[in-house]
Amino acid sequence: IMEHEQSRRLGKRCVILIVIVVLIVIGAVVLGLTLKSGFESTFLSRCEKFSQYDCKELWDLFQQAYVNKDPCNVPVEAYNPLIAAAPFKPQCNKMMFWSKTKDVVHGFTAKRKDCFVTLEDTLLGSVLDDLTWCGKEGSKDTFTTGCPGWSECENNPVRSFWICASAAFADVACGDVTAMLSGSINTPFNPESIFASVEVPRFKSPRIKKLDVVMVIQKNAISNCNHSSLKNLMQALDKGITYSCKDVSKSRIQECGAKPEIACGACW
Ligand code: JS2
Repeated sequence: IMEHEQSRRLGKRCVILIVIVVLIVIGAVVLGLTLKSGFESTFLSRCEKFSQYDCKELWDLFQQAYVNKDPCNVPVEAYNPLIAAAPFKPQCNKMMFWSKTKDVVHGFTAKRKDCFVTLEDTLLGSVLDDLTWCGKEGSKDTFTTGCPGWSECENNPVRSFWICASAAFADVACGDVTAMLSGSINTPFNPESIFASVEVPRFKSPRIKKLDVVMVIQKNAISNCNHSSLKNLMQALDKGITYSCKDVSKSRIQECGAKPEIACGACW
């Protein structure tokens, strides 16, 4: 009797154990299935701030550009379907470009979207700003570490995206466009930059009437509107587009950012 009782209890324990293990496995599978990668949930949560888009569709189109591909073999065109699904809208006389002034520019546009918008204020620009991603051949996952750096190889997923997005953004620019360049570096208009190599060549007259350069002057300024590289910019600019350049102190830009009562045109 005792033995029978014991084996019965043992049997019962085994069953309970098996049930617990099965439940844990099911739980893990479900969790695995539902748990989006950290990157995917960042993409979707940032995207959902823009109501009129199907973020799941954009996520699928985005992944198709680099997933299961050699992270040094993702060409710029790979992102065309994504850009086509969330096209940039022309915002004449409000589009701001920049080079080596990211923080000053976004510090301003974050508060004065009534004046100017940058690529990073659009859906795709804001969703992917400051993120790193890549794929690997033979894997369906998105990696955020172990990805090639910006200049490690030409066709890397991040670089190709920003070149593709910058080109599309410049293609819809219209009216008077503005570009914030840095007086703190010795080549404000650097031919290697995305602004010089991708965006300026797409500034076409009569779509674009004028390019207003705002040279951001800080205490450590070593350049200004008279810098020789800006002559290269004037030469590179499509004939028919008027050019202007103003040296503007960083504090004036921040003041205008903080005071919406200052009219956009009165900022500098
Ligand atoms: C990596 C990023 C990020 O006019 C601007 C914007 O429209 C931009 O997209 O391109 C221009 C700035 O690029 P440029 O002239 O090469 O200046 P930079 O200061 O050297 O900025 C390089 C990076 C620009 C692309 N980019 N790249 N990771 O998070 C990221 N965000 C942006 N915009």
